[in-house]
Amino acid sequence: MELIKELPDVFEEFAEQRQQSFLGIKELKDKGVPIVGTFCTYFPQEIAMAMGAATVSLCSTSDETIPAAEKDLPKNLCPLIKSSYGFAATKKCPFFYFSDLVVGETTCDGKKKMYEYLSQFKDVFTMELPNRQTEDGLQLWKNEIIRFKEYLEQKFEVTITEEQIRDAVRVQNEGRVALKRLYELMKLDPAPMKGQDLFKVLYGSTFKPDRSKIPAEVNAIADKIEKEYAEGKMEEKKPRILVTGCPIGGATEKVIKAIEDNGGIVVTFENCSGAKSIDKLVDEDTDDIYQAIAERYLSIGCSVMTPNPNRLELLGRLMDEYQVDGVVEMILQACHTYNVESLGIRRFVNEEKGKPYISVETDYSQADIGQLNTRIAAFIEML
Ligand code: BJ8
Repeated sequence: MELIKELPDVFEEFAEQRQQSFLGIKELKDKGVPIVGTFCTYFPQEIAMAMGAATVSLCSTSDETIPAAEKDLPKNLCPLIKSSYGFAATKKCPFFYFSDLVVGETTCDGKKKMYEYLSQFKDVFTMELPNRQTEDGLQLWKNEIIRFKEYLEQKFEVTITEEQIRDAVRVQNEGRVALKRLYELMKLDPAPMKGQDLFKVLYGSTFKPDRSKIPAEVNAIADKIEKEYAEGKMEEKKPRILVTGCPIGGATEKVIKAIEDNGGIVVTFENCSGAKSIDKLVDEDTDDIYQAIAERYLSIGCSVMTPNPNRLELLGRLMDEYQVDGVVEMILQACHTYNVESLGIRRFVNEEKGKPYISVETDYSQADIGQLNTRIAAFIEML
């Protein structure tokens, strides 16, 4: 059995995606392509894509601009919110700088209040996301999706046809199928790649303004990995870890690294950096495309929903399918919804699935890496 010693270049290319897209976004802007900045997995990308807009993720993942953000926002606020606001306020994020419009959703309290300040120096459209996945909630969300479409038509003086929306749905679904094919390779035991490498592709893909390029690029990586696995290239057998909790990316990749530096391998990501944002397709075979989009997005199991059964459904399914030995939850400091929900997640993992669980609370600094290593090493040791 030959072990993979070095990162294949394909992963590195995706790791550089964010920086590469900085240049690409300026070119798109110069060509007159509308740029729509987004913050959340609930954002129905297909509506903006239908009018030919490029969508880019604005969630910021470094502590560089947090001191600037703390001039306006409280210190004890989630670092994702402070960092995002800080990059916007200091104009250090090219994605934000070039965005013609920023779309937010009424998810957690911190985010929705931050959007109020953001709207003082940028066009912000805030979609009202219901907190419940009920029939009434679905109707509200569908209405919001249509309201967003009408807003875009008015702002950009375009007409968005149903056919264009259906085309965008097809492109997005193809991307989801390709990304899912790649991450499902981690069902293999031993795993075919490190979780850190898989993550580079998952995270990098969120910064691709041209979503239609995702399937070919990601399928090429999956083909390569499948071929190499058949030839005997694979990781060593290690305790298989599922990562859940708040979105990971940038500074918080330290958690994935701590798991893999201390003897584990991350075989699946349940959070918004992974399956939560990819798992379900929009139904293309429908007479009411707005209803299908609303159903797909509202079904996302984020802790801002109450109750939040869909998170447990996905978590349980992933634990079984990926033969998970333990669950690590990453919670950002001051994220109340994930923090409160962690008790329910612990009980579900321990009692219903009979597996060990650990939660780690962290921020965007690197100050706690020693402590993370110690706690995670002890957790993996007992698996
Ligand atoms: S669908 S996880 S991207 S809301 S970590 S800002 S919840 S205080 S990011 Fe999220 Fe959409 Fe949910 Fe996903 Fe608030 Fe918590 Fe901060 Fe968060």
